[in-house]
Amino acid sequence: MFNQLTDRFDSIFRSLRGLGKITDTNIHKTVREIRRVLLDADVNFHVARDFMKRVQDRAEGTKVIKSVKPGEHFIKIIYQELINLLGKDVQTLNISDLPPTVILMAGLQGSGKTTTCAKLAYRLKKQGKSVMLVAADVYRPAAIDQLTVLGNEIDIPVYSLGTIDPIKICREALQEARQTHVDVVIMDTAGRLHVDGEMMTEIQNISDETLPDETLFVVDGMTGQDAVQSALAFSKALKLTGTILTKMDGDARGGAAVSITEVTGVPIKFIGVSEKMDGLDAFDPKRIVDRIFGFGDVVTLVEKAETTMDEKEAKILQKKMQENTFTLEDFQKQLRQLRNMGPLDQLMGMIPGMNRKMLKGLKIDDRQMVWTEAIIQSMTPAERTEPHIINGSRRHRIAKGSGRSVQEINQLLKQFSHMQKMMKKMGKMKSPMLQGKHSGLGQFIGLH
Ligand SMILES: Nc1nc2c(ncn2[C@@H]2O[C@H](COP(=O)(O)OP(=O)(O)OP(=O)(O)O)[C@@H](O)[C@H]2O)c(=O)[nH]1
Ligand SMILES: [Mg+2]
Repeated sequence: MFNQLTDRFDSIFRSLRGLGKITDTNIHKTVREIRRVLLDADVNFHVARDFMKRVQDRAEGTKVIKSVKPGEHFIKIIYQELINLLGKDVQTLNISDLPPTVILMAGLQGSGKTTTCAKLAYRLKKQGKSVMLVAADVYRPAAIDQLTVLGNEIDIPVYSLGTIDPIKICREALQEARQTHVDVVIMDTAGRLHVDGEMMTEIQNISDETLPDETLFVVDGMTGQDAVQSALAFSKALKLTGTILTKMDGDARGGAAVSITEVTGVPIKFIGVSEKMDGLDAFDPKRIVDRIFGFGDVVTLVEKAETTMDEKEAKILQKKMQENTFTLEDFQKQLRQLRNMGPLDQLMGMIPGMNRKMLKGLKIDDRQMVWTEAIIQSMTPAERTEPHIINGSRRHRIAKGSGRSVQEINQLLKQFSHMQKMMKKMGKMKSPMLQGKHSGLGQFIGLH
């Protein structure tokens, strides 16, 4: 996400960093370059222009300041304005004082409404809330099944009355929710292929009937400028309270995100970052800008680690590392946990100071982890705990079993032995990265 932006800002900043003085010429040059980056990223023309004006005005103001590093000062201005542009603060959901809180999902066909309903339900459930999903998309029979399957997966009830009038379904679902003391009701509605009058009236009627606390506009982050048009239509028809940008794990250029916020006047509340149920992140402008600026995103990294790693397990592993009893089996466990956190290059991108160029040099390959796992898988339990018994013929057998070459087996064993030596050395050190649940991750990606 936003990779392209990161690369281009990186080069703009490189030229700014060396500046001894801020002059009209370099303000003009920088502003022009940033404008081009924003337009290429699909930021709406008017939005980009207003943004540039704000940056320019503030930069002009700093010409007289005799700061030690004028270039850095300029970068800071761009940084702050970009955060403002994205909405400044993290937005939370409006939770009603009088349960149930009602959430209505609206958006074009295929934007990700059904998936997002389930993801949001899953997120709220993890926060201790009882949730009910409502199948109010009656035009596609498969839509009800889709929501039911997702509901089963995350163990959340799905209210469905088949393909009757969706307004009636929502009304009755709310009644049921009140009676059963459900905290949050999330209503999945039919997708609109384009902004179609009849369907719009229907969702307006659902809204009038259920008086939602949240009406969330779900939009595919990949759709660029078209998204702005549909956002406008939906915001005219409904009283939107927030936007959810989906598919931000893809090649989304991100610019539409900025423009939609301006056009609808409502904040982005969440972003979808995978097809999986845990692939919904709170939208945090500062974190996003940090990432674009190559400052990394340690908070997201740590949160991911917390949700995917089992704390008890991590403590045991940490102890093993310190006592130097860490085996290939443990190593395999760690690899699995790491893989659960998402694609490796996405994780690496969250580490401060790692920009895309550095990542390219590192040749991060998720397949490498799969291969490593396959190799360890092909070992016997004894070999995994005592790798020194792995002689030539065993190496051949493992190579055959895992479909990798003997050289690769050798390389892994060498790496592992190196890792063990490092752990031995560090066993007595009290490095903060070795404390707690992040120990394994840090070890693997070489943070220590
Ligand atoms: N990679 C990725 N895929 C997503 C994300 N959100 C949704 N999808 C995928 O997008 C496709 C469409 O999602 P749905 O949830 O069915 O979309 P919808 O808006 O309910 O579609 P209709 O009901 O037909 O209007 C599915 O294949 C989802 O798995 C996301 O954040 N990342
Ligand atoms: Mg749907």
